Amino acid sequence: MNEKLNKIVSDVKEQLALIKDENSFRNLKSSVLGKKSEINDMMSSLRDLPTEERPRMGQLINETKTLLSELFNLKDEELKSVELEKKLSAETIDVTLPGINVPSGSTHLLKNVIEDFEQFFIGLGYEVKEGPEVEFDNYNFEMLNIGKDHPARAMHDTFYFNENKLLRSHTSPVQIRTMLKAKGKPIKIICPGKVYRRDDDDQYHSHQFMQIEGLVIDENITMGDLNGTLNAFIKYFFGEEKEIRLRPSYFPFTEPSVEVDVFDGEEYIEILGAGMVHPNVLEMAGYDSTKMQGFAFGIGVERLAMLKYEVDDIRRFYTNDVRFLNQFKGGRK
Ligand code: 2NL
Repeated sequence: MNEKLNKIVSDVKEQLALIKDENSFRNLKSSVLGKKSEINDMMSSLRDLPTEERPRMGQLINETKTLLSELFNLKDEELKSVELEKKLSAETIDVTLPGINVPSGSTHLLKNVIEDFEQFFIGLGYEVKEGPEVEFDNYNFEMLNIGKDHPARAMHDTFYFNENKLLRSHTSPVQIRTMLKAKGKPIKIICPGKVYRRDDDDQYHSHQFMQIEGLVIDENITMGDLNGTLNAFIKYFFGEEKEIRLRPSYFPFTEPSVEVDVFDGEEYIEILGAGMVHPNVLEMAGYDSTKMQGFAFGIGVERLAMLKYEVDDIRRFYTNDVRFLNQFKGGRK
């Protein structure tokens, strides 16, 4: 029996030396130490031995089992460390290699200007409203006090689909739609969006550009409210030291109408148009012009961006030259 045990041990040693993978390791272990192993059979056959021999042989078998377990444990550790070595060398990262530069996009300068604008007016309690770019002649002109034979129609150089349908030449129709929905209630909105006009004569004009209009309607709204609001905006957008000047002007949809200029330290630069909403416009949109008043303004987004960021050609906004666009990366302001 002793010899048999020695033979098992030396066989196991020999076989373990040859094993290189987890699978054959497990197979060998279960065949040597498992239920159906030779050593287990020897344990069972102890009962056939004379009583006085049993303890000695039992101890011998158990010692052999312990020895075998140790041999397997050693091999197990060896296999695991070989495996780990393999993994580590396969996953080596050279942290000294130069990184890959992933180019990132950013929002467009005009988008940033619009968001900056919205931020200011949202802070004053205005809502942002948008509407269709294909409009009815009625909403784009008639309801803004611009009749069929009004000279302002020629000034707008509008793109028509047919007699009643056109590409909006300003965002005012969004305000008309909002007024009609409000049914005589107060309104405080700004309306940013694309507008279309048939003039692209020079580097300051494009057939498509962007505009933001603002409209406030309530009781007791005055030119003082308009002046204060625009003053605060100009200081927010261009800097605390900037001053504005209101100059008399004419728009069919406002009375009185003003042109707003900003003083840049040397000269006054025209920046936007504004005025008190014309009583005809209020009445057509369902307001009692003896009880409610309003102010409105319209501002060109490209013009605002060109002045603030010293851009010399409006086409730079649309031609997507990343060398130009990248100068304005990083969001608002
Ligand atoms: C300009 C001038 C302006 C308005 C737009 C407006 C809208 C309604 C009623 C009254 Cl619904 N007025 N909008 C008023 C004054 C001027 O725009 O030169 N924009 C670039």
